[in-house]
Amino acid sequence: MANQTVADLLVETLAAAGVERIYGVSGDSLNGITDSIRRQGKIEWIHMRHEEAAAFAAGAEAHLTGKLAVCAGSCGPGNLHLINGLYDCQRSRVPVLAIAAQIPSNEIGSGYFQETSPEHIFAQCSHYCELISQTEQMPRVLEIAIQTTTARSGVSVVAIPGDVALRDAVKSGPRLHFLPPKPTVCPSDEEIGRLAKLLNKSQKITILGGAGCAGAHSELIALAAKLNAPIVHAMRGKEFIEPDNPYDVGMTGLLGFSSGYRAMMTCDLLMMLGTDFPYQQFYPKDATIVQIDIRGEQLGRRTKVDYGLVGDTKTTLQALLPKLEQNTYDTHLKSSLEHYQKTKKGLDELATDGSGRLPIHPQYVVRVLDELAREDAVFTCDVGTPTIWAARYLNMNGKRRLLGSFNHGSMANALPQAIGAQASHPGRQVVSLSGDGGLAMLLGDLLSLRQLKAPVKIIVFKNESLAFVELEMKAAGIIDFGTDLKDPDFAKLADAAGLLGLSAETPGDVRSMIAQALEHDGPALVEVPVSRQELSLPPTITLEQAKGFSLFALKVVLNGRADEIVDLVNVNLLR
Ligand SMILES: Cc1cc2nc3c(=O)[nH]c(=O)nc-3n(C[C@H](O)[C@H](O)[C@H](O)COP(=O)(O)OP(=O)(O)OC[C@H]3O[C@@H](n4cnc5c(N)ncnc54)[C@H](O)[C@@H]3O)c2cc1C
Ligand SMILES: Cc1ncc(C[n+]2csc(CCOP(=O)(O)OP(=O)(O)O)c2C)c(N)n1
Ligand SMILES: [Mg+2]
Repeated sequence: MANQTVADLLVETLAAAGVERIYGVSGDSLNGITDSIRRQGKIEWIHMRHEEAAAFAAGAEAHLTGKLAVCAGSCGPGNLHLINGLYDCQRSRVPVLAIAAQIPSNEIGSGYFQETSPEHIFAQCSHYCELISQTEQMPRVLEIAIQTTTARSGVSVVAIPGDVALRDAVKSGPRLHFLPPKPTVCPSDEEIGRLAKLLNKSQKITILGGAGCAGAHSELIALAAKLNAPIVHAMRGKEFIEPDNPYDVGMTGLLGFSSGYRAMMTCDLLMMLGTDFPYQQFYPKDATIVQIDIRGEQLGRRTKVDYGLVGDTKTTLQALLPKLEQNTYDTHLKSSLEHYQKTKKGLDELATDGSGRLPIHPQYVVRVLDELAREDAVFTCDVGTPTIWAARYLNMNGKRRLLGSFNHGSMANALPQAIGAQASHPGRQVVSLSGDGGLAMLLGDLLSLRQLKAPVKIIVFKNESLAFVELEMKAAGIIDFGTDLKDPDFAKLADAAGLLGLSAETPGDVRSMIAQALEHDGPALVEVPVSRQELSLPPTITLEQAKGFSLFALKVVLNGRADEIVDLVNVNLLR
């Protein structure tokens, strides 16, 4: 029997760590590893068309499962392509390991064909990034990478020259045999006591929750009940906080609900739970602020904080709840909830079919999708206006999931994330809310859907522009420039790529076509021409932003583009 190679040991160690698939693009320096994958037959090779998409796909798998996911790229350009997706994984804190193949070891440092230095390139988007140059380093370096990835929930990169991977292994089998540790992290009794005292004497309390509230839903609701506190969420907390929540007053931020903004700004005490909501201007200036986060380094990062505690949300609330008295002041909660109902009604009124008239409102498209999608659908949304519509019109119910590039903010995330979601959850309905710019940016992986037999459904918001950027330009008083898109017929393109391709022409087509796509037994794409100037105004418009809008108006008139102003007015005021 042939000796075990370093590549064999690498693949065996990954399989022992529970890895079921690796997303990547093959290449000579990776050949040893892909050949071991083929021979061992334990790990599936997910053949992507672009390594960036592979990293996004692995990130989506890790987000949904909470477990290690893996991507790989060949030497030089192959693994360089991973980088933007890996940044996204690192910033979303999902456990992803990247295998970066390297040029032959005897050529390193000579400026050889395809030579790059992955240890340097990936240092900034990973917690651990090492080159395996000696056979003796395996499996220890790989296991340290896996441990670091899962313990710190982020990216690790292992670079390995193709020739080293093909050498005989000197060790055998994985060394680590324990289950992933699951410690409970709780502030000290003294800290919990002090926090309870503070909360017991406060009245107008608002909770801002984020992704760190995952798994703590019942404790969160019990807390809000005790404190009579409205719950605002940050975007990544939507999946976990919105479902079945009588205290929900929506999201805050530029894309948020004005009710979320108001509940934050009018409280006397803000309790931040597992959130890194980034926008400083949306935090109250005068309220007392408590922040609880599992990572101490997060405390006070986004706003001034008066009480900072390190703890896991669930464990901390379990310790805190028995010490809380019932807050009897309920005016703040009631008025926040009322305001939320009003805000929601206002937004719902924008999500109509416009009595069948064109242009189609993107809000309507997402409202229909929300109605038709399965109870446990997985949605991904592109950075751009699809993020706005997803935040406002997709309802989370505890089974549905929502993924985006929320922390890194990269375009073109939705399709590759949908591929990772579908590959790791074959029975689930997976829907990508794609921008026409975003889809085009990583269009190559549209071709992966047929090859991978991945029945992903894509809704393309065809506004013929980089609409989100136009909005930013308007708000800043800059004339939109460099934002036009001359789109292809995406439905025909999808058809040519082996998908069901549908093209909505009127609002009347939207429901039937989305339904047809969702029911289709295979990948499908529905392109919907949506209005380009569908303003998604911030919940409170500052003087500066208001100035921006009027400045825009003035400039476009001066530039002879009055037609666009009419468009803006029609869409937003006259319906
Ligand atoms: C175009 C665009 C526009 C956007 N506009 C908005 C907007 O208007 N409003 C908005 O909210 N977001 C918006 N976002 C998203 C925004 O950038 C952030 O990604 C988001 O606000 C962060 O959400 P979060 O705090 O829930 O998650 P994260 O940033 O992931 O923070 C989670 C925090 O929880 C902590 N944590 C994790 N686990 C635990 C645990 N078990 N116990 C305790 N703590 C834990 C982590 O350490 C971290 O500090 C936008 C994004 C894009 C791309
Ligand atoms: C990789 C990358 N490039 C550029 C940007 C800046 N940007 C943010 S949103 C956006 C427009 C997205 O256009 P599209 O996908 O068509 O969505 P729309 O806003 O038009 O609905 C751009 C260019 C970015 N976030 N990421
Ligand atoms: Mg667009």
